[in-house]
Amino acid sequence: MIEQHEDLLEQLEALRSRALTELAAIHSSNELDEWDTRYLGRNRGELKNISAVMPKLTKDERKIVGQKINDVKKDLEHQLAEKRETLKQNELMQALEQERIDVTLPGRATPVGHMHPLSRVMLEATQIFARMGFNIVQGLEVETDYHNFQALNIPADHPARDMQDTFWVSPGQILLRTHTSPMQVRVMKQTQPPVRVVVPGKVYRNEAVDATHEAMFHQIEGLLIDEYCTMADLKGSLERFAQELFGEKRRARFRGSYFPFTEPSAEMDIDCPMCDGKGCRVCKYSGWVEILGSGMVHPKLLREVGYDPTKYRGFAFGVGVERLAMLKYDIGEIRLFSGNDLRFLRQF
Ligand code: FA5
Repeated sequence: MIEQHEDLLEQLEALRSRALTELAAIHSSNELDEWDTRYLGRNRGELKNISAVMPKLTKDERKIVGQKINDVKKDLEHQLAEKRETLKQNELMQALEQERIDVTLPGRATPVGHMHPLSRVMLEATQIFARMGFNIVQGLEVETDYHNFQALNIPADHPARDMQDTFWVSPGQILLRTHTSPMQVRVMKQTQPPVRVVVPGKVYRNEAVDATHEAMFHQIEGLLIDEYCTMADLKGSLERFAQELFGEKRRARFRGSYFPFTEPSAEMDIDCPMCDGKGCRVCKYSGWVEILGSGMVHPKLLREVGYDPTKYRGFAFGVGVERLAMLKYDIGEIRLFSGNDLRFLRQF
């Protein structure tokens, strides 16, 4: 028995010295946790394993060995706590070193965006009409066949439908609006004269895309209804609009045209802002460029929305916003607007 308890004391000393040598070589909290479990762990720690022999010892031996176990345990726990504190300090110093902020470094520039050229022209154009007393309203991009065509005097078999190839949502019933004119119908059905509105927004046509035609583009619709209103009001308002947008010098001319929902109908040209009407590639050497379609609101449409055509009359127009922007900024390719090429967009 004597031998056994001395043997145990030796084992405990050996364990202490092995544990302390290993402890000295530890450099991270993870390793330290492993060390803690290995030597001091309550389930399978080495100290615990040695203590398992205790019941086999005599009372006196238990006292000596028990004291030794406590002594080694306290020593290891003490060294562990110290090591933990040292590691914590080291890790903190390391983190401070690595995460140090160099206040002398130049700051990161925050890129500042700006308005898309189309939005700019759309805003500028609607504000010109707003100053003339028009209200700005928003319409729906998904429309019914009734508002986009039928109410505007374009029945199902009307050839004018071919001019605006349609993206159908449900054929014959729901569509992506091909122009902003359906808002004429909605506004008039909702309000009583006098009416003065402009409607900016996206429109869609299922057509072959080229340098001047997109499948999605923007229009600004205008509508004025009152008891007294003539073609002279239409011409005066639209010429004033062109002068505010393109400069005081601009002249307008009106050419007879056809839209089923206006009578008479006219397209408006302005003398080319690029060459002052002298002739250039933009105006195809004619000196004039077309900017909008317009006309006096058809009595059929007035009746359709419940207005008395013997009492009220009005004018309407539809402007292509891309066309305006191309003329204003001398852009020869419509697809640049939706191409999202920053080299193009940054020029504005
Ligand atoms: C119309 O859309 C009529 N709703 C305009 C109108 C309104 C007439 C009120 C009378 C009263 P039009 O299809 O011509 O008309 O189109 C009007 C303008 O939209 C054109 O002058 C043109 O500038 C522009 N536009 C037409 N198709 C395209 C396209 N594919 N891409 C870009 N712009 C287009």
